[in-house]
Amino acid sequence: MQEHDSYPLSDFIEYPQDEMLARSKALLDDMSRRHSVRSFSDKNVPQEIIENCIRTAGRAPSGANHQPWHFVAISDPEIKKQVREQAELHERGFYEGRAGEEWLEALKPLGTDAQKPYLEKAPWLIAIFSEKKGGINAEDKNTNYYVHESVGIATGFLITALHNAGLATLTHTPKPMSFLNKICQRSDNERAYMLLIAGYPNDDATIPHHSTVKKSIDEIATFK
Ligand code: IYR
Repeated sequence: MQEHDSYPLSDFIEYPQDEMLARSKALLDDMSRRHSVRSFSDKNVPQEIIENCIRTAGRAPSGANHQPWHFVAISDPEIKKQVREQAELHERGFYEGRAGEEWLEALKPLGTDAQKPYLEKAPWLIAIFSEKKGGINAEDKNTNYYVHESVGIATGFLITALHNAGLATLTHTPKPMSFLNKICQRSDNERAYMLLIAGYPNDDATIPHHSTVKKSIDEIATFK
């Protein structure tokens, strides 16, 4: 390896293999209880919990460790209202034709439509932005690499962290999403990647049967 500044890996924990097996199963069981929820309660969630989950997302690996992401965590009712209005406006166009027949057919089993009341009701909306230019220092303007992959991994970490903290989540990708740049006052260097809704599920929350059908290990993996 080329010479570079480094530290010994000192925080790796080696578990006995029976414990590894138990841990791998425990996470599988816990993540099997993660569901996309479309009915949220307005019960408050302290900001510190959201901050810690975003810190966890910030530990994701990224191209050249440039960390090409920015998270805007919104609890302000006025901003949430603006997000809802804009998202519903775009969603109406989507559901009234822009999506096309095949896409609408694919969404039928989820029961979704253009109405997104949870965008106002849930305590937190987290707008995730990817950054075209950046670097290891926040003010850098170098090329970022594998931006989509990096932000996707960070988003996965964030969803897992929120679930682990005891929160329900929903990924939302209104199309187009550029209105989020305006509302969140983010520059042209950033692209709205996804909106995550986080909070407690409402008492009437349901899971579509369609979403409970998961592919088996044989279908999703090959061992050679
Ligand atoms: N963004 C729309 C439509 C939608 C698209 C997909 I792909 C989904 O998995 C779910 C919904 C909406 O949120 O309704």
